[in-house]
Amino acid sequence: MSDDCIFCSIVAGEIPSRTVYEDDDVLAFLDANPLAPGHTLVIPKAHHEHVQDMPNDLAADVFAVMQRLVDPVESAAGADGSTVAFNNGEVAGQEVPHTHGHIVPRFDDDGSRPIHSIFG
Ligand code: D5M
Repeated sequence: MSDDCIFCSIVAGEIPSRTVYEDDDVLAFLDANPLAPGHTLVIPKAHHEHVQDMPNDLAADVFAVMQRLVDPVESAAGADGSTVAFNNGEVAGQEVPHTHGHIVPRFDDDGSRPIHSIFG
């Protein structure tokens, strides 16, 4: 756990979140500022700032959870697809320095915008 990390505080239960999935190493919860209904974040419980900072087995666990959640998230949102992505580093738009994957439901009528335009 890292002091002053909002996602570590969520893992510790100090800040409320809407849990989508949880196991010993990975937590998924609804994004508080969703780009679309059902926008879900998937994080390692351990604090790692960037994707490349995670041990390989933890990165594999995080990705496996993302892969597993895509269908239920899309289904719950009534979506036609999803953007599945990490903003990695401040220059890439990473605002929370605890690595997190986004699952953003996408809809046929949302303009088929590429990733750089939805992550503004
Ligand atoms: O995405 C950071 C994301 O984290 C952004 O979409 C808002 C979300 N966020 C920030 N604080 C919270 C809390 N407390 N609960 C849920 N979601 C939150 P980035 O890729 O770093 O730009």
